[in-house]
Amino acid sequence: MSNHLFDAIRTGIVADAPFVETTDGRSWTYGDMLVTSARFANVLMELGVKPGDRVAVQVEKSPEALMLYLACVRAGAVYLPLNTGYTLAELDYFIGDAEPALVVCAPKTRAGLEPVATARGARIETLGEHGDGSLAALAMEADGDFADVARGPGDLAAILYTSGTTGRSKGAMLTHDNLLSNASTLVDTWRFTAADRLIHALPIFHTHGLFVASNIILLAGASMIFLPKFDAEEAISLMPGATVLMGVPTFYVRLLQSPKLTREATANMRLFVSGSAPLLAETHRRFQSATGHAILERYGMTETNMNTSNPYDGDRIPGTVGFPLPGVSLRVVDPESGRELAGGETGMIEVKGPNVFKGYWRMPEKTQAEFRPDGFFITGDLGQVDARGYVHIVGRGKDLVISGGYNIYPKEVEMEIDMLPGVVESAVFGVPHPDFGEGVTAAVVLKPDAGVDEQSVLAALKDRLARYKQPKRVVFIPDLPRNTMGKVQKNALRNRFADLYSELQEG
Ligand code: MLC
Ligand code: AMP
Repeated sequence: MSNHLFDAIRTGIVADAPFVETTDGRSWTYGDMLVTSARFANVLMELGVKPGDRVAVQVEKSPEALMLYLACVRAGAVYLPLNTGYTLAELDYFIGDAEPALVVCAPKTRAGLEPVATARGARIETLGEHGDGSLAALAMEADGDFADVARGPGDLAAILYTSGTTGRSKGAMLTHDNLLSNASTLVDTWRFTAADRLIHALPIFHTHGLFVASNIILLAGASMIFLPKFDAEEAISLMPGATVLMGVPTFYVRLLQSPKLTREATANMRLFVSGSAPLLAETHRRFQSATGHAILERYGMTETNMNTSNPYDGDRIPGTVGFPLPGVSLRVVDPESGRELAGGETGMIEVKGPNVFKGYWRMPEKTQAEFRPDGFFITGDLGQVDARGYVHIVGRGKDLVISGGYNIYPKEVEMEIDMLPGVVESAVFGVPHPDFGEGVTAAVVLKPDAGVDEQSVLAALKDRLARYKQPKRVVFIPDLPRNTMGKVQKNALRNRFADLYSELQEG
């Protein structure tokens, strides 16, 4: 048996073709990628990582971190990337749940994380953003040849945690074929070739930056400029030497603030992709008028990889996410009965295909609850399909806020706020934010004379929740609005506080 994903990456590889470069002048060819990922794979084996073992990784973005992902694929391990913003309290849960054999963290976070890892029986090593750290040192000594471990299409390649409505994150199990089939489809759909050069400014601990961006580049034999984070001016300055940008809507909002975003600056670019959150039709139109490029919006999820895309050729319609990708079946159903709805009717979006994950790690019941008996996955997104077949996402059937492309589950934040002395209860919701799309907002009901204010609530959350999950504003109200069933009416709160961030300048 072969290694399903890595064999496809190897196919047609040109050893001296450029693969990845950084703005501080470091670069790797495809030949370097093979050698470096082999070195890391050998180190994983030396450290006792066996096929199927999880390798949990919370490190700053670097080409070496990408090599570690590839090493896991080659060694048959299950790559488990973690947002660099997660606090120790959050990490303790992920490590306890996933039981990794190895935890790889940044050198500066080792001291804090070591007790958490060792208490859970995991070994810990470090990887810094400039190729430093104990794991990198071991890799430098290791052999540059590696016999890839056999992995079939259904074997796990990665687990990505995605928060659940219960407030606790669930590990989405992604197989070799989930990743390979989706990336191959996108290479074809978006016409990637070895001549492409991607501006890679997304984090590599989520589906968008890790699988959509990096796997496409690898399969196409193309190259990328790896930026530690997104900066609009830097991205524009790189466009004359690049062909593609992939981003969340906040990237495009920020690019539009620059007077340097012009037709001339973007003349060498052939494709701008947006996803992970809704792109305002207005942003799409303004971008097209500034540059002449119609942003290509697509729709995906951690559990499903990419589901739909606007066409490469043909109309990229603002406010829509395009057509189901080849091989992906999509239907809109009545959320209660599961009955399929006619075109134009709004309901729950469900999808099925080789892109859809294998289930939630060690949660068979939760997995079963999210699938229909005929194998369709219930996305939690509400949408409709128009007469031309374009999918429109019109809302969410799940209580979720998406801020700058990151998901925040209100329940998780509410549980933290409700534990604070002086708090009776709270409701967390998203309202329009000019930069992040939605701003996480908390409405809190206090006991009399609680002695709690906005700052004290925010201070209490600091070490409990990643920064992006923390409310941008906390407001105090006498009671939460409830319907006759006693359910908190978040729509009423969203309407009441709709203008909370409107005075902010974009960015
Ligand atoms: C940073 N902050 C955020 C935030 N990002 N707050 C809310 N939401 C976010 N997304 C905080 C910072 O900690 C900081 O707090 C303050 O907001 C301002 O930070 P900044 O410097 O302006 O932010 P920046 O570092 O520039 O990051 C913004 C961003 C980044 C949009 C570039 O969030 C980003 O790269 N997002 C991409 C997320 C992503 O890849 N999603 C894909 C998920 S996969 P303070 O207090 O320190 O000032 C998926 C599936 C699919 O969804 O379909 O793709
Ligand atoms: P995540 O769980 O982080 O992978 O986020 C997936 C969710 O992001 C989806 O269920 C959608 O709600 C949302 N999403 C992704 N792409 C889009 C898009 N283009 N438009 C609207 N929502 C999107």
